[in-house]
Amino acid sequence: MKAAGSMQGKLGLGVALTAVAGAAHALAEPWQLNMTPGVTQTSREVYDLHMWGLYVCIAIGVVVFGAMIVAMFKFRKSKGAVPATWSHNTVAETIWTIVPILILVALAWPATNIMIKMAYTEQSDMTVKITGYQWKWGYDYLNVGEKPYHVHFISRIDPRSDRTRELRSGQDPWAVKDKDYQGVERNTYLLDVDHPLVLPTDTKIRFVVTGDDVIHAWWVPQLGWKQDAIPGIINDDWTNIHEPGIYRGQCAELCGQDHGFMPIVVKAVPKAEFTKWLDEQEALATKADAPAAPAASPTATPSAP
Ligand SMILES: [Cu+2]
Repeated sequence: MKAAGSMQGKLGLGVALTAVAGAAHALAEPWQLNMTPGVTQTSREVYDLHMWGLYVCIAIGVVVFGAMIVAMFKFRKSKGAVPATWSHNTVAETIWTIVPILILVALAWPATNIMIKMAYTEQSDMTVKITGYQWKWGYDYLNVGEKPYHVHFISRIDPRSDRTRELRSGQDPWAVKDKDYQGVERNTYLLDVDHPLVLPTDTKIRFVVTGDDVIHAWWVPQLGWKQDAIPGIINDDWTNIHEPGIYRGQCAELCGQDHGFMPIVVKAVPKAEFTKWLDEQEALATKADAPAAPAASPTATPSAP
């Protein structure tokens, strides 16, 4: 064994898991077992909470299974063990009631803190409305600061994935590839769209999420949460992405036959680049609305009686 490795070996499974966790990239790699820490403060806190819960479970597992194994081998009949005859022990019962309560509080306290933070959608810099449709997503940029926007588009599965997924298409799913933000080619089969949701980095973005037909759920793992998109109900969430990149997700609520074919792609870009893009989209949106404008002008409208 390597000298450097021997020290870690002594510290056992917990440290080994930490090492795996520490090496985890923001994006999930093939065969990755653990969650990813994601690219937002929230997702990192959720990740830490998950690791804390995992360590607690490992500790409980070691203690409980350790006690069972010791009891099975040390106190077996063949070794002459005689069962005790007492049936109650106040000290033991008090301990095994109080210790689980303390464990639950130790888990619930940080979890509640994070949930409160995740629910705080106020003081956001901009708002995006997300609508789930069978089987695509609609995005509306409502405002940036005080400035209203009218940018709306539909985001569908990319044509290559769509063709490949057809029964007997003869196309290879592994051949559906695209470059990620860092220029690395990745398989994007069923994980790519025609129009990604472009968002700025280092900005508190509020989302209002709803559904048009059935319940969908908007989920990008790197952001650290998923939210149901329910017709007639508006849920809200927020994110603040710290790293530019392309983050992929999927609908996370069984919503009909093409549930598996309505991916989500978030393209996070630096603020200046985003503002330029959004203003261009706004200009296009206003231009598209322009022919209707004269008819709606006050002079052409018959006055009310
Ligand atoms: Cu869906």
